[in-house]
Amino acid sequence: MKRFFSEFQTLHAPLRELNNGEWMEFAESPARVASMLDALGPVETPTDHGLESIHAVHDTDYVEFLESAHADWLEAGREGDAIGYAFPAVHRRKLDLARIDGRLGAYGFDAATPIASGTWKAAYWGAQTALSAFDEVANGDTMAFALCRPPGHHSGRDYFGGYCFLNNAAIVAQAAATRGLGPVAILDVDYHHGNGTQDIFYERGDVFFASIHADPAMDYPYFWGHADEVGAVEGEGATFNQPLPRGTTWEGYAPALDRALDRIARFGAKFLVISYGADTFEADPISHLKLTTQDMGRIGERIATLALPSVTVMEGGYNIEALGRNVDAFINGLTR
Ligand code: OKP
Ligand code: ZN
Repeated sequence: MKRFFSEFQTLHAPLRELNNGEWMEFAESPARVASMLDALGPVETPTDHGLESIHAVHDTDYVEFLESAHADWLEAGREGDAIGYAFPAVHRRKLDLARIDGRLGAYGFDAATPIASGTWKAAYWGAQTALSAFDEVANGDTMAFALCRPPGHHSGRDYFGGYCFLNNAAIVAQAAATRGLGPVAILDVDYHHGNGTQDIFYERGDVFFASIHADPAMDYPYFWGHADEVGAVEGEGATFNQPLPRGTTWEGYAPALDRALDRIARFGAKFLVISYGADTFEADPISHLKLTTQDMGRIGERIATLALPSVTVMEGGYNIEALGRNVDAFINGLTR
């Protein structure tokens, strides 16, 4: 399976993040990339597809905000990373806000996703990485892997959050639907619920979204990913959430994965997008599931039983030492 990666993605390098009331080292660091590149071997350099497929998922005003957010921050006389502090819990709507702090709150849903000088370029090339992996499969290969960073699944049509700015999985899913390769299913196996992806397709019947994640009653992103979120309107029944308790091992994970795969098969998916996060790993520093490196391979193997053309998009995974090994195990399972 070909792996796609752009060096520009390492340009996103925030200094620190706010965690439980204290500053900590930024978990989604560029060092994650080195670990994955070490384990994965040769990679293909993505080509520039421009903004069209990004605009098919994200609002123009939001994309413009992202492009200039850090420059606007500096322009306002600030230093370091741009971080918002006020958020519209009530009546969020499009407003023409002059001040960068207002715009950061309007387009972001947390204070733990810093925007640094290289953030836009990295996110842009993350999306190009995903689109190049998509091309590979659209042109006849059975699967491709997009080593995307920053991740994407918390980002919605017009918002960032959870270390995510552009929703790489949604961009691929939309590109596949536009090319007539659907019905499309997205399977999200990151530790955290993919709230942005869910939101983008919530009212659509042509894209199925299944996610297995830590129960949001206990874990980020808290407000989404509960079992009663099943989609709406045309999309009613096309969203499938399985929150798992902290401490879940393969014994509890495998049946959830089988249920998700069964629903995807019954939906009649013809194209699969996998949001893969290695943060379900037992020694992940910010997560609390208990999967082993061997289990990563088993996840890949089970997904492969669907026998669908697929693009895997990298999401989280914060045990840097083990990250490459875990991703490699997943890929080996998928391609066995
Ligand atoms: C992104 B992905 C704050 C703790 C929560 C957000 C976690 C985002 C994970 N320091 N931070 O789904 O792996
Ligand atoms: Zn995650």
